[in-house]
Formats: sequence, structure tokens, C-alpha cells
Amino acid sequence: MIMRTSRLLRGAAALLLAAAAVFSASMTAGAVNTSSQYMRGDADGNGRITVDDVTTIQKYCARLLTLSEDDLRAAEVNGDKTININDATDIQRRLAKYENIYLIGAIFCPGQPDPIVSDYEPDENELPIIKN
Ligand SMILES: [Ca+2]
Ligand SMILES: [Ca+2]
Repeated sequence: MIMRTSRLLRGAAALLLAAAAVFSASMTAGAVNTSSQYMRGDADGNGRITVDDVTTIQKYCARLLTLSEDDLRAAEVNGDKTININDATDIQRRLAKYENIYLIGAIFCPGQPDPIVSDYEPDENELPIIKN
């Protein structure tokens, strides 16, 4: 009887592991779809537009760090197919609420010109402090 219960428990454990593997695979497939979306200007990939995104682009240009494919897509702000100081400057202009002609903060999908969501507003507390 004890042997039979032990065998039954092992069978149940194997079934649970198989179910967990299937669930994990489906969660991974969903994550792939989510990661293809990106927030324009969110070069550090934290879901917000801050001065840290400017710094990330500056460090990338100085070859002090590398960026993932998604981060590279987000860092290319002005559509000229290169990542340089102009992209960092455009983010600074957005943070200063000077202009946002490149829809920085909007959510895009690769290959689609129009944003999925474009109502992002930077948090007032995240704005850089400008001193005279
Ligand atoms: Ca960010
Ligand atoms: Ca650019």
C-alpha cells in the first residue's frame, strides 16, 4: 500500500511538472510579443522617460555600454536610422516640455509607423532641474 501511494505521488508530481512546463512556455511566447513593443525614447527600458534615458544614449555614443535590440529601437528617436547626440537632445527637449515632434513616450510596434498609445506624460518629479 505504501509502495502504491509513493508511485501515485511520483506520477502526480510528474504531471504537475509537465503542466508547469507548458504554462511556462506559453508565458514566454506572450513575453516575446510584449517585448516587440517599445516606448520611443525609453533607452534604458524602464518604462519611463527620464534624464537617465539621455545619459544612456550619451554613454552608448561614447561606447561605454551596449544596448539590447529593443533599447536600440527605443533610443532611435528622430527617425534618421542612427543613434547619436541628436536623439539625446530630442529627449531633453521633451523632458523640458519644449516640444515633442517625435512622439517621445509613445508606444510603438516595429514596422508600424503609428503609435499604439501616445498619451504618455512625464512625471513632474522626473523633470530635470533647470537653474539659471
Ligand atoms: Ca527610461
Ligand atoms: Ca536618430
